[in-house]
Amino acid sequence: MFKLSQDNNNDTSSDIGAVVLEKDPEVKEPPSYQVILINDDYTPMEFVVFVLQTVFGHTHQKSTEIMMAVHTKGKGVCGIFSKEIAEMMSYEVNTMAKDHGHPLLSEIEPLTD
Ligand code: TYC
Repeated sequence: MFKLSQDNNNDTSSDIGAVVLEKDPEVKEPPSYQVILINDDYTPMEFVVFVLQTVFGHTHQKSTEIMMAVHTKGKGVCGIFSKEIAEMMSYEVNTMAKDHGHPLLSEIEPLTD
């Protein structure tokens, strides 16, 4: 919040009554969300790479790096977006996996700064 204060400590007769903003108005960026890919034991590696290329537009090399990071660490970030876009990307990943009979799952997580 911010407060308006009257410039009252000026005793000249030409006082035009200036208004001063004591604090800058807060201008906040909307929060960003990470799309997180989760490892499982059954989804073929090539399918994960295909999904990362198709949904997120990553190169084959970048997709392979992300897939291997998820495979070895359990989870990994595939991209950072607005909440609405992150929700769409995650839905796309999960739907593609289901349609192809794979247990691959993604989720979204707010980025705290
Ligand atoms: N662990 C899977 C396998 O060995 C590959 C895999 C990687 C699955 C990443 C899901 O998000 C995932 N076939």
